[in-house]
Amino acid sequence: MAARRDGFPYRFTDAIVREPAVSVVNALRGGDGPPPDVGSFRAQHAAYVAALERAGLVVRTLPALEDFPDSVFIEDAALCLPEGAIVLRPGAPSRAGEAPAVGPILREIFPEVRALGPNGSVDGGDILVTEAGVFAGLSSRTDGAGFAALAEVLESWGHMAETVPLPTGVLHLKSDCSLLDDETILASHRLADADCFKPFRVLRTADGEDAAANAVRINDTVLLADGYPRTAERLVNAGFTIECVPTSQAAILDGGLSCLSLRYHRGP
Ligand code: CIR
Repeated sequence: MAARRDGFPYRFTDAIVREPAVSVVNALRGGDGPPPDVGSFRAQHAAYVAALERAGLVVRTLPALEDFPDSVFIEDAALCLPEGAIVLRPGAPSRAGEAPAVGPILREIFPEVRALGPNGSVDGGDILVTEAGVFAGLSSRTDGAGFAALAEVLESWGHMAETVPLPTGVLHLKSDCSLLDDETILASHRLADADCFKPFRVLRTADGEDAAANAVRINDTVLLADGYPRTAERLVNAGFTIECVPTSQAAILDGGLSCLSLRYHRGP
């Protein structure tokens, strides 16, 4: 990554979320334990929305999409940038229809909305936007053709993009990392060991707390999943203001805090 972009808005103003569907019990997951509980998922989703609002965001909630069990993980369907929004191409066949479903709301909000072409796939969970450029994880959901299509749009808007090969077992890039401020990335050990985030300072999650790496920075607050006390302590000691949010239901489905919203800066 090269020099930082001038005028990159560091602050978010708004977020879009989608209500969990009853069909969320049929969502994709790597584990074979019990499915999430719909009532608990809804309660945790409401707590998440409240945390976004406390952090200062205006949150727009879209209705559940029963035909798409994973659609609560709205981050994978689109990418929102200061220049406009990009309708992505989720890599799991059961999730393909989630992207066109967010198009109309994005077109209401953003002056420019682009859609990726027919080749390849990109999940939003694989995209980490920083002021220095965009990191894109190559995963089971995001492939080289999808990255090439995305990079073309990003470059036309002045964002450099580079790929990050993901360690085995990592679903999405942001399953294992998050941007904490304009120079710090929180990362799991397995991702930090790959040494792929130059020129950023990498803060590691505590041992055994890899899943804490999927945090969300909203302006002056870092939302962190509940249940990772030693990573929480590390963040506080490093000077961050944190708020812990329950995520056990999303975690059953390999999701976390970032997956549940599209965050953006309402211009100009
Ligand atoms: C999936 O496998 O696609 C969902 N069950 C979880 C998606 C999590 N999304 C994310 O990390 N951005």
